Amino acid sequence: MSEIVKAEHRDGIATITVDNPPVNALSAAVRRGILERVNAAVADSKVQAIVLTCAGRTFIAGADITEFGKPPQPPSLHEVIDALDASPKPIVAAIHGTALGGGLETALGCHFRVAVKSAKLGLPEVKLGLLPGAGGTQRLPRAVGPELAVQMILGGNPISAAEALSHGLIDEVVDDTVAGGEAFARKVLAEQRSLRRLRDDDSKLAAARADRSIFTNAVAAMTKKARGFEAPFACADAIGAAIDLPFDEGMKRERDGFLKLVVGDQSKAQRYAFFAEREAAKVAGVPEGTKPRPVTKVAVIGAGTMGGGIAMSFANAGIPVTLIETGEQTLQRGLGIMQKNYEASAARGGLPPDAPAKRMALITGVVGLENVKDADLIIEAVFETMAVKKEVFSALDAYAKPGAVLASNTSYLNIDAIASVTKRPQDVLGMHFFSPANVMKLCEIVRGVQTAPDALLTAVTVAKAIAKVPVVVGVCDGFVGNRMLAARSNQAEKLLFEGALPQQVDAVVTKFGMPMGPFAMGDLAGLDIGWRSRQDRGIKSEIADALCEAGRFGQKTGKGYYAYEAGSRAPLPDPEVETLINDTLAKLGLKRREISDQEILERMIYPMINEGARILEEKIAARPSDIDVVWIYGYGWPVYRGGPMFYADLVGLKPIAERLSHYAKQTNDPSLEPAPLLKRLADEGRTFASLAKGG
Ligand code: T1G
Repeated sequence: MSEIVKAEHRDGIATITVDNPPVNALSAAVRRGILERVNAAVADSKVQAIVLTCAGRTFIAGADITEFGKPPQPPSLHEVIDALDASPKPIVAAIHGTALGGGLETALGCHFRVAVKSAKLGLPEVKLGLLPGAGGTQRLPRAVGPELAVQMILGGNPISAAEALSHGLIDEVVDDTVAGGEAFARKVLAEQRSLRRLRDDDSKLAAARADRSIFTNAVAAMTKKARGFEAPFACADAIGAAIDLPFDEGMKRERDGFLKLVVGDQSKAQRYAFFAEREAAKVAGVPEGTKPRPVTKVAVIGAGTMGGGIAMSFANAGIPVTLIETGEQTLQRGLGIMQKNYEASAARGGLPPDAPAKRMALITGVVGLENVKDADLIIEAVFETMAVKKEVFSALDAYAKPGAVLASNTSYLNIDAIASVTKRPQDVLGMHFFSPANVMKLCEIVRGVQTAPDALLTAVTVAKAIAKVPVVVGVCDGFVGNRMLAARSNQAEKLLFEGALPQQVDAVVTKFGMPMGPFAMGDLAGLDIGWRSRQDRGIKSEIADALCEAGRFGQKTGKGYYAYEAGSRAPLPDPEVETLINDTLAKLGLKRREISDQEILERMIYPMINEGARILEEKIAARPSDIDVVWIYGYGWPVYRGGPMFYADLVGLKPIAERLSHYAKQTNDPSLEPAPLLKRLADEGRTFASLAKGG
């Protein structure tokens, strides 16, 4: 019988334990083991009740995602759950860690559920572009009611054991899974409780059956931000079937929905993104056995927008942080902004009322760089010029203790140049947070030529500890994300000189699934920043310059590429801008032409892919999937499209290379010619993904 699933008998209770590290995923061996053990316990006359629990750090965290796309192996999860449900003997699921997806569905097939206080229970399939495909859309609404079921399944976020108890998802909170589970089983036997089969209990569906708006309102609330995603709507359809149909018919509706999603491009992209994020945190080229340096004290230099956001990220993770400024006034202003941020979140219900005070208590503001002396990690977030960075790092070199990691939050400056002013280049690297730093998850970890492997691992470990998604990148202008963004912005600007309007370009990009188009993004960031930089470098860009000369800096001045009504950030197409563009083109002797949305889409996305190929050639990124993680978590690339490089593989590198060559000639822009790597893979009929398998 299975060793990955063991059974122990104590006083008539058979305790079945799954032991499949790291997360007890429901591989074929686990499914087989559970089924064998349950059938044996049911057949054993000495067994009166059964407990199902797990070894290691968590209860079953779901189906084995690595099995998707491969031929299914028996027994199916449905068979396992049906056997639990049909057992004539009471079965108690004893939960710790995270009972997720198929794990929670397995527990829902049991008659009772107990959990330790720290446990979390959820159905996150929607985050993989799926729906709970083993009865979750039919049993969870019967366990907790349709409203909470809609929130849990369409949101994909777990609830705590306490919430689960209050909604009837579990029967008891216990101190220990095995002892607690067995004690509960004995109580069930002593009280001769009837077995609670959720499939037979429609009581919590009655209200929504009488007034379906209870369900439709819950769905409307949870699909406000689901534009472009398929899974949330499929989840809603399956839950709706639990309300409208008998259990077995609802199960069929769920199955049909699952089978459609699992073969679709969106779920393939979202499952790819799940593993890509985890792969990115495995730093390539670090000697086996390298350990991160211990970090207990963190200091952030600069209480401006970025420094404040970074400090908040630590406080949000419950990690104390020292925030250092050179002047009391700038320090207090920065602390004040953070306090207001927290209070605004709490006022919106995004934080508990006591959170602002608790989190601000974790941020110690001080004046003077000498206060870094005890810090294990120092993150500099001062003014973005090389001169200032060098001045600060030179001072840090003098004050920081040996072995402290010195990180710059620079968004494009050369880390090696910054490191060169210190006597410890091995301790210097970049931690490029994305604004707003307390919200955006991406952190580009910039590896300098001399950055030590353990320093790199330290930054990656700390980034994960503050719930960021770290991606290690090399030194170049713009690293990975901003370098590819520049390729897109360059084309966006050219399209204006050829006849497109900002609103047409932005509409194509937002329809593709990006949260914002390039021109609305420019208005948000402020057009004056680019204007000053072009003036410093003696570069002209007639349309953007003309906008700035007219004082149109973007949202901050109420006008940029768009107009903005007072108090609103909604970009409104502005006829004045069209006139300005027409006048500028007339001055330059240029004529506007009709440009198709398809051409705009290709000239927005393909140059980014081309730049991504160059980034891989130059080893600025280790993997194509690392580039995709940067774009999903740093720029809001729609996760259901997997990232620029995943998308390129879907479209096909050959057609992309052909279109790039076409545009290079059409616009007389050699930079659009396919990069050598892209051309080679296209000629060989390969994908970027094939690089991950070597070559
Ligand atoms: N299948 C296979 N591998 C998994 C896995 C899974 N479900 N979950 C995690 N791993 C791997 C992960 O790739 C990593 O591998 C290691 O375990 C540690 O994970 C039928 C269809 C449980 C909260 O979506 O949310 O059930 O990198 O780094 O930060 O309806 O893993 O070490 O080689 O994330 O402590 C639904 C996904 C599946 C849960 C732990 N379940 N997992 O987080 O560790 S679909 C999920 C997580 C399903 C049914 C449907 C997290 C975690 P490696 P980790 P962590």
